[in-house]
Parts: sequence; structure tokens; C-alpha cells
Amino acid sequence: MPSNLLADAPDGVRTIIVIPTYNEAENLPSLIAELVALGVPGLMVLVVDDSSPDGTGQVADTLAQRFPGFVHVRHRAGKEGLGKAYIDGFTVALGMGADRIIQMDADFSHPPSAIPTMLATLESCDVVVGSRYVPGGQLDERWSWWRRFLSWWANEVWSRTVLGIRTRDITAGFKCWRSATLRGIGLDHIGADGYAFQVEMAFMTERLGYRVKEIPIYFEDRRIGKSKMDMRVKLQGALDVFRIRWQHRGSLTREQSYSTSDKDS
Ligand SMILES: Nc1nc2c(ncn2[C@@H]2O[C@H](COP(=O)(O)OP(=O)(O)OP(=O)(O)O)[C@@H](O)[C@H]2O)c(=O)[nH]1
Ligand SMILES: [Mg+2]
Repeated sequence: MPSNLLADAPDGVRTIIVIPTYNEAENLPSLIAELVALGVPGLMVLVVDDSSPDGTGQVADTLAQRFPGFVHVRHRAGKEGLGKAYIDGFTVALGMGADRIIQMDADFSHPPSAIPTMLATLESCDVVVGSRYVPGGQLDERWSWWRRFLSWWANEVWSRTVLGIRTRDITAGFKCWRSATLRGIGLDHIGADGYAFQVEMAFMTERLGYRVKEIPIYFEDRRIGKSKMDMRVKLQGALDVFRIRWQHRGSLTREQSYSTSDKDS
């Protein structure tokens, strides 16, 4: 691997990609290889594995040995949902001194090739969203009409109506954050433990006045393995938007409920 991957970038900026995994043993090695190949200086990966029964945690450990300093692994005791894994991973990444944090799935739905554009776009905003629903963005042709409909409904109808969010891709899971934005939002305030995590973060980002930019991505269907999105998880996510609205009802302006002292740091 290029030696500059092991050190911080020349300007000292450290970027950590947080990847939650549950049964992604077959996807992870090729994903890590693509991320290494990007050759972005100061880039590192933090895999957050919930003791996957398929041995993803061990695969990640092997990758950490193969790419020392580039791949880091956080082992968690059991499956607690996507939101919990992200909050834990973001907290660890902030502790590792990250200046910018990227979140992405392990299943290749989020194209690694978009990362350089995301990082460049972050120069002029507080969070960049890899978006399926801005001009140029696209969903895998293999998605059935039913999945398209559900995704459209969750975004355009449900979350937008209940929460009034302007971001086009509210349920997006591919984002690039300034660390200061995550600190400003305050991960302790996020209640979602499952897929509503994305919606809650999108809501808080806008509520607190952070600048969002969406860049188009091609969202490929997962390459290998099974989705963890069963009917129960979807239903819980849909009901969670009411909890989000209720829990954050007092956070109308960023001065009111949350400390955003880090925002401009
Ligand atoms: N650590 C951890 N990771 C999870 C958990 N649930 C899902 N993930 C990971 O989160 C990412 C997104 O999960 P997916 O099952 O792909 O969900 P999705 O992308 O919404 O659904 P598909 O489009 O069907 O793939 C993947 O990398 C999963 O392995 C969990 O409980 N814990
Ligand atoms: Mg997926």
C-alpha cells in the first residue's frame, strides 16, 4: 500500500470512514481494497462489527493486520442496530482525532469513487450527502417497483411531511461530516438505534442550521449477502419519525437546546 496512507495528510487532516457491519465477510475485503486504492492521504477506516455470526469481525482483524494504521476494528458484543453502531463508531472516530468522518455501508451500495468529490464538496458546507434523489443520482435498475415505492414513500412522503426536512435523500446512509458538525449535533441527543438514525441525523442537521450539500450517486443494490431491513425494522423506522419530532421539539434554533460551540472550530 502507498506509505502516505499510514500517516496524516500533509495538511494534517485526518479522515475516518466508519463502516458498520453485520454479516459482510464477503464484501469487506474488496471494499477495503477499493478504499486503499483511492490513495486519499490521511484516510483511515473504522469497521464497527456487532459480532457477526459469519466471522466479519475476524475478517476485519485480518485486514487490520494487512493494512496496519489504515484499517481499525471496533468489536461490539451483539447486534444492536445500525444507529447504535454508528453512534459508537462516530464516538471512537472523534476520539481518534478525526477531522472529517465518512459513513458508508459495507455492501457496495455506496460507491467509493464518490469519496474524493465528497471531501472536496465538504470544503464549502458542514455535511455532504451521497444522494439518490438529486439530478444525476440513480437507483439500481434491479430494484423492484415495490422497493422504489417504499424508498420514495419513506423519503418524499413520510419523513418530509412529518419532519419538514428539505434534504432530498433523507434516508441516505452515505455521508461525509465535519467532525465539528457531529460534535455540534451531540450524539448523546440521538435516540434512534435502527435505520431512523439517518432520518434523525438529517433532521438535526437542518434544525441546527448546518449547511447540507447533496452530490448525486449511483446506488447499486448490495453485491453479496442479505439485507438486514426486514418488515419489523421498516415499521420501527416509520414510527420513529414521530419520536424524533417529539424528542427534538425544543431544538428550534441552534442557540436554544444544544451546545454548538464546536461548530466553528
Ligand atoms: N454493526 C452493525 N451493522 C449493521 C447492523 N444492521 C445493519 N448493519 C450494516 O449496515 C449497513 C446497511 O445495512 P443493509 O442491510 O445493507 O441495509 P440497507 O442498505 O438499508 O438495505 P439493502 O438495500 O437491502 O442492502 C451494512 O453495512 C450492514 O452490514 C447492526 O445491527 N449492526
Ligand atoms: Mg445495503
